[in-house]
Amino acid sequence: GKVCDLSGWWKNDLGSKMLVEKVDSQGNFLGEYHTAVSSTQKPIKPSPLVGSQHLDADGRCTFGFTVNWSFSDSTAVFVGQCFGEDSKEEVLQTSWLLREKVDSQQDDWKATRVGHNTFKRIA
Ligand code: B9F
Repeated sequence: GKVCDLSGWWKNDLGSKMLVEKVDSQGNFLGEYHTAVSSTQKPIKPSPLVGSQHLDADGRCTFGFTVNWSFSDSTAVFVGQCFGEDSKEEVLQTSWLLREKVDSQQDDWKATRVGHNTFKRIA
């Protein structure tokens, strides 16, 4: 089909993996994010994600999701778009913001990281 179906396992350029499950008829979905990287000494744990996608017929849907890190008090949001319908390899091109918890409003300037990730579908 041409409608980009986000459900299933994806792996990004950092080696992180995510499972998207339960994309409903409105394009809302739930899943689990397994980050391969973390700059904390705490053990990494799978973390819940919740998001929504457009259900466009052309297979180039935009989407967004939030990851609530279960091993830290920070939060990440991703926005992205699917590419590569039908025979081509399916790719998700994303941008993210990662909000770190800081102790005071004076530290707000340093609380947000930004980046990009490319995800490819895995078996
Ligand atoms: O490393 C992050 C973290 C939060 C508080 C201490 C450590 C949590 C994991 C974020 C994973 C990011 C990357 N993984 C991925 O697949 S989300 C975007 C990237 N894509 C120290 C303080 C705040 C951040 C680091 Fe922390």
